[in-house]
Amino acid sequence: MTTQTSPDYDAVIVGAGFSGIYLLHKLRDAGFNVLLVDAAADPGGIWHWNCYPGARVDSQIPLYEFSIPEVWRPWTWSERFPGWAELRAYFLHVCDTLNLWPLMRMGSRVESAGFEPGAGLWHLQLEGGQPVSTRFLLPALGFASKPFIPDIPGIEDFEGEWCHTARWPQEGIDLDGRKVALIGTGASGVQVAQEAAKRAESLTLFQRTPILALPMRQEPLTREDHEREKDGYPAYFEQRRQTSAGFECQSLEVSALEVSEEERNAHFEDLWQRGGLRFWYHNFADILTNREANRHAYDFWRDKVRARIADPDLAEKLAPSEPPHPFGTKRPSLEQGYYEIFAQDNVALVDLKANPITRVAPHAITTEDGEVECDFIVFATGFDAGRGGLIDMNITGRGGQSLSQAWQHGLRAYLGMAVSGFPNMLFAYGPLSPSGFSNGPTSAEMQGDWICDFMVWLRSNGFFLFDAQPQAEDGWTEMVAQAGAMTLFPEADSWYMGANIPGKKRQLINFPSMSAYAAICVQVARDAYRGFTASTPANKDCV
Ligand code: NA7
Repeated sequence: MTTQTSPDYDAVIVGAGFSGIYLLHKLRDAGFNVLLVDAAADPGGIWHWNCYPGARVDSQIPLYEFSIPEVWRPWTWSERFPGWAELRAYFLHVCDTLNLWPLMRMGSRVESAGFEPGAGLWHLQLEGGQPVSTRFLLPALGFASKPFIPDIPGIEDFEGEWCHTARWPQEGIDLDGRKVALIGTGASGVQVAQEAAKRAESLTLFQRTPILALPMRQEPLTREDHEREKDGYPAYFEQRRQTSAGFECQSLEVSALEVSEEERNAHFEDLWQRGGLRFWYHNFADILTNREANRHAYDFWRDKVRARIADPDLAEKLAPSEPPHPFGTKRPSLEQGYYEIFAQDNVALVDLKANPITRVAPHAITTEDGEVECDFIVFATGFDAGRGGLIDMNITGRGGQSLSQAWQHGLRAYLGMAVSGFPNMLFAYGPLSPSGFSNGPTSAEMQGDWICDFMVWLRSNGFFLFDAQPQAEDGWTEMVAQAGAMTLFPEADSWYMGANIPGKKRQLINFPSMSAYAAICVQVARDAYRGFTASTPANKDCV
């Protein structure tokens, strides 16, 4: 690695989703020489990669957009929960409006990033391109950039097509008349299933754990709807910053056990009718911390769902009498008629707990009970959340240590943004931050503002080198574990717990409150960025 006198950029951001785009806008306006790179051809982050039929966001408008007035004022959505194509168009609008294109290099995958200690610089190797050097490296990859595909014997012999939902071909796949096998029933599996059921000759869902899905209650939006609502946007955006998960409201202060059964059920019913994720984030105070309170929520959910399924065997598989895990400790998905598709002749459900997959054959998936014929296999099997994309960037810090070595015994990060031994690097929406528990745009803006303020502070103090102190990283990592232990999340084998990836350490990978997190970050800044060391590099010529 060569020493150079000054870097090409003050900061390189990796990722053109909400976090990366917001950082680019903020840092450019703060006078930094900044570049954004992304492997995808277009901005949008997960909305570039997740273009399977039915892919749509599960946070309603205007929760799921930037609070930047010049961006929201002229923009009109067509639905309360927009789909991937409209979200992609929104990102084009954002980049046009904020004039970000000159600072963006799309179609550029980072193959590796290495830190040069003497100069305090990062050197990036972009796929098929020239090396790029930067003072600060800001990965903003989102929590779901590395798809997980289970190792199923025989897949190499399969003679049909197969893909992961997050690697759906950009040109699309015609599902008409196909024999579709869909493995996984998380948020992505539910959305694919609802579309495939309309078009496929046959659709077989392979379910390991039933999803506890909530009614979306989609609604069309017109320009008039927007004009009526937009007066309230500034207050709405301010409000979402104050809540525990970056939504427009948060859990009640009252316990589910302190109210009468009638009051409890009335609140459940109200949330149910209003739809979206509210049954998850606007429920009683102790739904996610107390088993008894949680059981009330589960029982309400189960009875609502079972009322929609005529076949008792099917009802027991999709909405079991006993909860498969505490309600809400796996991310609930939003559904639009999901439970009704199973009444169709072309749709079948395989319960993998009773009837596991043994292998893939050339034209079928083989289970212990027999063969399910298929010509298209969809893996809706989730992600190596939090760490997968970062590890794939081949990041090496001080002493040539790789991020995967640093995390071999589990994820560690100070404030969910910095890893000791990887100086001048901060990630947005990273592990041990509230990312997976919070509304994306709220989190992107909160962390983006904080990162920008930190970089301005470094610049104004003449510091060109920072690192997280090991004890601060230890303290943060332990605090996330302790915060998690006060909840029911450890009771589920979820991606929140790292439990979906073979060999991954079981630990809560996200800090469970965005508002508490934001308050801590503000205090860290007030304390002159406590927990970080800040200095000039040994090789001052490079400053
Ligand atoms: P998720 O939510 O991680 O769902 C993955 C699904 O795949 C889930 O039903 C898993 O079952 C299933 N899965 C994973 N591995 C296997 C194997 N080996 N065999 C069978 N089934 C398997 O991913 P999504 O893409 O749906 O959603 C990700 C996030 O995006 C979501 O949380 C929202 O925030 C948006 P399991 O439950 O582990 O038994």
